[in-house]
Amino acid sequence: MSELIRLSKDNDVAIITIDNPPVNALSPGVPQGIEKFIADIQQDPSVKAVVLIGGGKTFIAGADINMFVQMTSGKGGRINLLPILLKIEDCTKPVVVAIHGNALGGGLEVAQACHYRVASPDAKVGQPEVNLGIIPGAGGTQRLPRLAGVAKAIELCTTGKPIKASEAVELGIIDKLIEGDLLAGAVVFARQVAGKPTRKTRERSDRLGTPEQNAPIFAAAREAARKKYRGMMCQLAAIDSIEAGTKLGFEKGCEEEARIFDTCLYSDQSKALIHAFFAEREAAKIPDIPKDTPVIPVNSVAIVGAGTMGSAIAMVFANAGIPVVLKDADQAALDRGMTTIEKNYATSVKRGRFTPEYVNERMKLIKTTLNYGEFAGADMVIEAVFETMPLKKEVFAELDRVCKRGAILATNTSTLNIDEIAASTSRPEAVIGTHFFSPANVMRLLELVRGRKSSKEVIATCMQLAKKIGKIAVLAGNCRGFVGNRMFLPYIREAQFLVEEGAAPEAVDSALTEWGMAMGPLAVGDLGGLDVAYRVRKEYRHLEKPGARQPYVEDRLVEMGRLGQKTGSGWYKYDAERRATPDPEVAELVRKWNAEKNIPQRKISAEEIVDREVYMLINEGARILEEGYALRGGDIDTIYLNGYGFPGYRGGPMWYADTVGLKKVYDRVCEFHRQHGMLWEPAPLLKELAEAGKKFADYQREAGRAAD
Ligand code: ZOZ
Ligand code: NAD
Repeated sequence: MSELIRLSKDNDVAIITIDNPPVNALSPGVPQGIEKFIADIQQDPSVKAVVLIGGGKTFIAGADINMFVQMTSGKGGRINLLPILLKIEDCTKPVVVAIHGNALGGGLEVAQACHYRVASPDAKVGQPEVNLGIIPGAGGTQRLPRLAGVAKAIELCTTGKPIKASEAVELGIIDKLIEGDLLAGAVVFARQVAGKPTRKTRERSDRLGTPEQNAPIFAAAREAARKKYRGMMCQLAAIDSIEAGTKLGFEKGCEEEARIFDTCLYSDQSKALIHAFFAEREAAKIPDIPKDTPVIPVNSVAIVGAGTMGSAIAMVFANAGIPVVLKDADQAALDRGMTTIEKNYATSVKRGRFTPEYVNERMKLIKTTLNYGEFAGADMVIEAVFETMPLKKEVFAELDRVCKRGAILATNTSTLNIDEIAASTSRPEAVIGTHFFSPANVMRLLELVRGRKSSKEVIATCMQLAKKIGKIAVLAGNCRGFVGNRMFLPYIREAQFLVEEGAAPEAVDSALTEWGMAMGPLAVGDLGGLDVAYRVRKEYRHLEKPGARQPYVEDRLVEMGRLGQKTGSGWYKYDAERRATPDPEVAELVRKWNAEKNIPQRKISAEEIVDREVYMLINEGARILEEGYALRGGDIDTIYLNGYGFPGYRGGPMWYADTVGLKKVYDRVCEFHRQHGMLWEPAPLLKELAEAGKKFADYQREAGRAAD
């Protein structure tokens, strides 16, 4: 018998416990174990009812995603859960599933096939398959509408968002919440339903609706999915599968579900999203920092600078229940920071994300101050003052004087040298970069920047803390722009060259958004302020390769006062609601300036725009990887997927390059090199892997500079 499943008895109730840590995934042996025990129980006259429960922290979090990788790479056979679930449903003794932690994906599908579902109040249930580019594949698109109705089933299967147990009760997915001991409560519940006729979800139709009632629901769902999940196929596939069940009945619906599931699973989109899932988790593993590295307890945080970033970072910690002291140079700046925080929270309340009580509690955790006295007890300090080295050094020297030994001293700098900042303290081992992305209370990425002397404890603590504050941490090495911005700068530069060669700004942006980017590069510039990149360009001009081509249009726009959204015009013009429209004045200026400079104009295809933009990212990413500033291609992908609006279904720039084929990418980069000069010099690693027929995914340095 499988060791992953245990059978025990509480008098006349059999208890099946799944014991497959950490998340009780449906790995080989788990479904088969359940099947075997159900068959045994069926034959055992002393058993009147069954409880199915997860051991450890959770019920089943879904199929074992590794098995999907095995299947699509031809190394593993097809998983077929459906017949096993039918056997559970056909058991003549009531099967009560007891849910704590998560019942996700295949886990919720198992639960739907049981006759009753009880749960701890803090449990969550969901069909998150779309996050992996697939649809529920074990009857979820068939049974869920029978329990919760078509509209809710569509919502759960297309958003992929889990819901709380209390909501699941309201929807009819869960029958009862059990306070206190879940197993004991489930056993009592099982005795109450023992002897009653079992209820089979697949035989229900009371919540399915008629084709006439459902037609507008499906039409609206498809329209919404096309807009919200632009470019993705699995949300539409999930809707198709649910619709098939409502029209064809359970059995045929399941056949259709299996067909659609396979189409999704073998798609490039699903492979990319599954890569993203594992890459995100892999990023938390640093080769030279063992899992058992001691961590520093972080129970209080102090922040210097209550501007855009500092105030949003304060919210991040308050939301995680960690008290924060926010310091600025003057009262007016502090007041502005607190007003921003209050406004952000008010918006969240308005949108139903937080309750007013929740916000009150969070606000109590944020204090303000004008002096460093309150920093003495802080376990961690995050500096978010203006981006200038002399100021950062001054602040860190002061922090060194006032903070207790053992405190983590972090900087939110986006471009400055961490080692130089650390050198202004007597404890460089305590210094690390914590590069949050704007808006910091929303964006999930946290780029941690390892200085030459950052201690392992400090890095391990920040990695762990990131999870606690709801961020995805990726460790980067200390080079200019770290990983994300180092790649982004040539990407936005190339967008400017495209305009200077004849592409309209809106053509550049729309080629990339059509391809899947959340925003076009020029619109991103307008959003953050064109003056930001302008200052970076000026400050670092001396580091550019001599003789390299320089863009000029954006600099001129800035010098004209066109700074982007904040001034009502930049690459685009903006109305009072900050809606962008193409600006004929920009087109005219570019035409005039280009004529003066004799830059030849030509028609540039969307394909060329995408290639030049995305291949520029890839080429710089290859350099970063080779130089060791990122540990793995997957780390770069995680950064781009979570911080730069790269489409999840393309897996990140390095994964995308692998799917295109590195030889093809390399050849195109060489072509651009010939056409556009030295800024397109192919990265040696790209050349090497392309010539060896390898992939970025095959490449992992033993320890890169991110692990110096
Ligand atoms: O891990 C979080 C999570 O969200 N996991 C994924 C949940 C999910 O997507 N479930 C649906 C899977 S697809 C599915 O179930 C399809 C379906 O309909 C079945 C039909 C099959 C029919 C086939 C027909 C051909 C979770 C919220 C659960 C926990 O979060 P934590 O932050 O506590 O922990 P993590 O994320 O750090 O994870 C801990 C370790 O567990 C690994 N893991 C998690 N879920 C897994 C999984 N490994 C395999 N399969 C899963 N479903 C995760 O990689 C991590 O491993 P380590 O090595 O990094 O520690
Ligand atoms: P900001 O101009 O909005 O805020 C900076 C704040 O620091 C101001 O409130 C200012 O009064 C305060 N300050 C200046 N000197 C101070 C001192 N000596 N003591 C205390 N407070 C002082 O800037 P921001 O956009 O929040 O950026 C802060 C840092 O975060 C910079 O290093 C920036 O590069 C980085 N960053 C910014 C973004 C972004 O999108 N804005 C993104 C990532 C990282």
